[in-house]
Amino acid sequence: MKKILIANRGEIALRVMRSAKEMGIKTVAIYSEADRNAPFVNYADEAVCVGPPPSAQSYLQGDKIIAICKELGVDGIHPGYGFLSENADFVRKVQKAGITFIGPSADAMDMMGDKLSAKATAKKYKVPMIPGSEGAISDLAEATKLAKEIGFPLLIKASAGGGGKGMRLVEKESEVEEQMKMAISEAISAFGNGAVFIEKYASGPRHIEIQLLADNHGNCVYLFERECSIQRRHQKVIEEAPSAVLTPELRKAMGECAVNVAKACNYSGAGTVEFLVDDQLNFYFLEMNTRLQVEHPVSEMITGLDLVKEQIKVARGEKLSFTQEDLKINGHAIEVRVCAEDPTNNFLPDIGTLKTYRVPTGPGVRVDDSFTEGMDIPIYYDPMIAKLIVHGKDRTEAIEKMLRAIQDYQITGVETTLPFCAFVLKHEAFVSGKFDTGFIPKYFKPEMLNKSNSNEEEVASIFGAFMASNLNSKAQEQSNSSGPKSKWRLNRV
Ligand code: MV4
Repeated sequence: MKKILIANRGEIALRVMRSAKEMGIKTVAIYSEADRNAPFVNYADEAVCVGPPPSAQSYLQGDKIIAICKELGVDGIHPGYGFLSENADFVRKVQKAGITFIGPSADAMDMMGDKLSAKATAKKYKVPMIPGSEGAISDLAEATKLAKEIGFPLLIKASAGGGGKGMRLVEKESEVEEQMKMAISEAISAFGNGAVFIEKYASGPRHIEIQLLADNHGNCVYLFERECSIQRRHQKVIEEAPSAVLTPELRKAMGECAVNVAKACNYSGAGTVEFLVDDQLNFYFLEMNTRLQVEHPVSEMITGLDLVKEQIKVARGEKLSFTQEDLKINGHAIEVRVCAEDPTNNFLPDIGTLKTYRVPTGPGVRVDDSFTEGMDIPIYYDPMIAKLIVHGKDRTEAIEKMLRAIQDYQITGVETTLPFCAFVLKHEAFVSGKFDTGFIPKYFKPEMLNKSNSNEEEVASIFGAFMASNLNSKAQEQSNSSGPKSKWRLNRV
């Protein structure tokens, strides 16, 4: 593989290109008109504009992307996450054009993309499942009968859904028929597939996922787990590896189950099996994600592997160069998603210009981004600015390092989720490891953010206190009119 095209944008495009470059592989960026000046475009060896800002007219233009590959002599496509990354039809077209898709086969994607077939596949390998309907259910009377057997509350899930899309909670028997009708019609309009199934609702679970890596020679290993329970409306906010609650035995059991799911669909490349873990530490298969995930860096930090390089090597037909026994967990890693959202205003996207943008540095601190100071955050895409990842010798050190890195992160011009992340990292429930997917609704209220976690305001407040205790009101007046307060200014006073 000599030249790859990255069918994505932003931080993941840049992150993939860096690994390709280290492997001596040339890179091609595609970009929309909104991303013309983004670092990932500049970083690539070649870059082609694919269309106007909306994703449907640019990053989702599969045929156009394949045509660009042919024109430029590209021999591999890396899809990143989102966009075309889990589109089996795109994979088939890529392969038909004689280009290598850096990811699993279209068949594995189809099998896992449909949640019912994923469950049926996993079940053959005795992977634990949450009690529920065996297959699709459409008959309303049958649904009510089954619901009574399973017990309430329960969830109706769309087979073509996933990641929390197309789920409905049913609290009691009288709601079953109504919710079933709505779930089916919603599934038809959202996914073009009305198949739904029922599951008992596991309340207060943890969301723990296993990272896998498989080659095309029948080898598959697990790169341990990621704890992803800190979520808001099915959007992960903070991820860590390893989980604070898994024992070595449970880790091995979950890892081996995940490997079995991968083997059942003849998986190759990097993939993730999601589990729910209850308060008794029972675990249940949820779904498999057939792509590299946003939060993959925490697994890289604790294993020392570069997952993108491994993906490329597998796509080139190489065998995995290590076995399960070679893999060990080294230290602890945490990732926070830095989003242009206002946590004091219901996490509303706060797009605008990055007036100040300075990233934290130092040992064990990694920032995956594709922004520079002065850039606008486009309204057309996900509001994630960056991923901030830290690695420490243990969980305590990783939390301390993350809090320091958050303080050192200087962003002005837009509100971000950084102060909210600091709130979570300092919370007793997070520090003790006793939390589940209910953390945010249970513990967070917008009033709890005094914004003192934002660096600029922290300096300003220290400065204010200093002025109040030491100086007369005239000096204070001067300081108020002297523009942004830097530490240098603070030291000089
Ligand atoms: C569940 C569940 C509880 N019980 N299924 C959410 C995303 C998708 N991967 C499946 N998900 C869930 N499925 C049953 N039977 C809980 C989740 C879930 C969740 C639910 C509410 C709030 C946050 C959540 C985070 C992860 C998973």
